[in-house]
Amino acid sequence: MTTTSPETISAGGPLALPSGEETRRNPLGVFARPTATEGWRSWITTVDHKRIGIMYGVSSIFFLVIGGIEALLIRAQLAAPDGQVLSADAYNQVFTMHGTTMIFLAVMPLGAAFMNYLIPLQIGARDVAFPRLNALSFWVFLGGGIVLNSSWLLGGGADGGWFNYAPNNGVTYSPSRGIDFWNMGLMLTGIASLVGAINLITTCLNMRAPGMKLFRMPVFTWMSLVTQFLLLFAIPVLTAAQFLLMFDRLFGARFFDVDAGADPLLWEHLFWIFGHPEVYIMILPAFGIISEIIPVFSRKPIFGYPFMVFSGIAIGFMGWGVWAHHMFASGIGPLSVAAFSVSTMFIAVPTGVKIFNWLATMWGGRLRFSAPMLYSVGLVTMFTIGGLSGVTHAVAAADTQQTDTYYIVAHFHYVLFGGALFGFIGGWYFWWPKVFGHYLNDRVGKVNFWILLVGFNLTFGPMHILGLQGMPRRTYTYRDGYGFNLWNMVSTIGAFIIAVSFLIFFWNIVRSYRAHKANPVAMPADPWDSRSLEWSIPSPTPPHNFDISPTVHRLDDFWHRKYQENAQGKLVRVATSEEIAQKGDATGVHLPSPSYWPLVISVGLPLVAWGLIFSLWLCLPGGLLVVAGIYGWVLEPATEPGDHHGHEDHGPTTTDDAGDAEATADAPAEEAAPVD
Ligand code: HEM
Ligand SMILES: [Cu+2]
Repeated sequence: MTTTSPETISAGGPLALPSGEETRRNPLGVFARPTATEGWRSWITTVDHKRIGIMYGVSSIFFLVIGGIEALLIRAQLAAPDGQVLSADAYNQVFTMHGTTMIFLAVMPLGAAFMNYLIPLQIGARDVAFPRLNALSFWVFLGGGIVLNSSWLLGGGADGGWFNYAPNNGVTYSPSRGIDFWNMGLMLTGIASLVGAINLITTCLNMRAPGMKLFRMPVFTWMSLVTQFLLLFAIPVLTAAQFLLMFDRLFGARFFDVDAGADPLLWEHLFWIFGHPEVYIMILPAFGIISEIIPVFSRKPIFGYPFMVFSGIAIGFMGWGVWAHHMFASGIGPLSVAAFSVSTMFIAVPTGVKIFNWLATMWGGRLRFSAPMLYSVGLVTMFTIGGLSGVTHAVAAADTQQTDTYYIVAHFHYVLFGGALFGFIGGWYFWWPKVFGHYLNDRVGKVNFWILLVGFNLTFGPMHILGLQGMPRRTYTYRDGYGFNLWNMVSTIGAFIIAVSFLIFFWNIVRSYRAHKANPVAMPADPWDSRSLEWSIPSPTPPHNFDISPTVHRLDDFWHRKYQENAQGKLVRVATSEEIAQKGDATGVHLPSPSYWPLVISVGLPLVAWGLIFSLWLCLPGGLLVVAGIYGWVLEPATEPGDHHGHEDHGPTTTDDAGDAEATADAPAEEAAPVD
């Protein structure tokens, strides 16, 4: 741990970094240590968890748009029988890339965006445990997304479905390069997830403020922690399978080559041992988000906090025992089928516990239906529909009929879109003021919600019917006269309504920003009367997060400082948010300095990936960049001494138990900065 003298922080909005005056050469003498506090340079070298969270958010929305355009192409092709929009081959690429993009480049990193921004704030920390590693995660993720999508420009996308089953994923059946890009791109995003998991697990376990016991962590942080453990164990299974596939495709190794005697079920097992937990990796962060929103907008504590946490943990464990429900039709033996059928039904239990706890939280509450709450209730209802059709797949006999029909497509969109995405959009509306210092327009948000809800149900509701009528998925067209025409047209219209709702959302962002610029109103720290620690600090969040490291005495500590029971046992307000909120002008806090090295490594890795696909020569500069980046990183101290002013007049360290009174004082605190 570096202990250099503290420095003054310029509290200049959410995006300002600690300023440094002197620059020093790093040990390799190649680059001066970056010192920019604004402009693009400050962004590419930042190690601040808040900025990294924002960058995850921006990139995933970018990929969400790409995946959305692919979805619209699919629906345009299927709008009417004998569609002419896409060829069969293009269709295979588009739906494969749509699923892959949505899962790995939109929904997963959206979870990462929230976790990076919020976990340190919710546990009262100044950053994640390893800030430079955090930057590495983001840039490697972005590199992976670019490698995956570069396939569109370099010969076409992957075409074997997002699960790319063997033997279709081998060169015999997919000779184009698409699956190589898929393989390399996802191995990179896998590195990003794995590094991120180690970082965030360490953060949750080691960086909590005094008194923030594990069972005082907000539910969002808990669900994120479970998610990170799932990533930690699931991603390596996928990476291992992809590594073998890489050897198959590039060097003829024949791990999955059925003609050479390989078992096609091997890939399926490996893929779904990753793939099923992956579903919970996508949904648990959204569950966490609405578990923060629903209590605030019901003006009640979350019902059954320990049940919320334990059901999340139970889902995390049980998620490992159900992967073969994706394989009922693949010829695994009847005993396997029966066992996985039963285990799958059991996993509905903790999920049901969560749903009932959200309902119980709302029950008897004084509900406010602002936009964040609408999306949260939207999640509960839409996810419940998806969950119920999920239980019908657990019945193996029913599943053998439903599998590979549009019934499945309906199911997983209710879960992943109606579940995960609705939760994230609710989270955007909820935390936007904290991150950017102004609201998103709530009225537009409500209009937006209803349009999205209608479009969503028009798109995916009819797919249940189409599926039960026998319309197969992953076929690029259907004939007239099969009875599929009407509902396909409805579904396509619905998809374009969803697109409109997203345009409204983006317009809301622009409009709200403009309105704020034209008429800046200071955003209070606690605009929703919330419960968790991030609302006790100014909006937008200052670079050092907390002026004074908070001391926590109970669950929802911040809220209990505002409300206490009186003699009659009734809750009464004892303090305003303003009285409790921190001021955001601390001096004497020092933060890790920015760094180029994560970016250098992350530029090297895609070059290696492209090199393996096209020409091994390209691996050379790529590999050199990676090695140079690692060296530079290792030799670079976490905090640059030259970045600091050596003044001594910093305030007392206040982490003692007098938190309630002290928290309002604007005395600066000297806190140990995170290291990496
Ligand atoms: C505008 C919204 C969306 C529309 C209209 C849409 C439409 C579709 C359609 C029609 C298919 C079936 C393709 C086929 O089997 O031939 C599909 C597949 C898929 N979608 Fe979406 N989708 C949307 C959003 C999402 C989101 C948010 C996710 C989140 C993860 C997602 C994940 C998937 C996956 C995993 C597949 C399977 C791809 C495969 O079989 O390889 N979709 N989507
Ligand atoms: Cu599953």
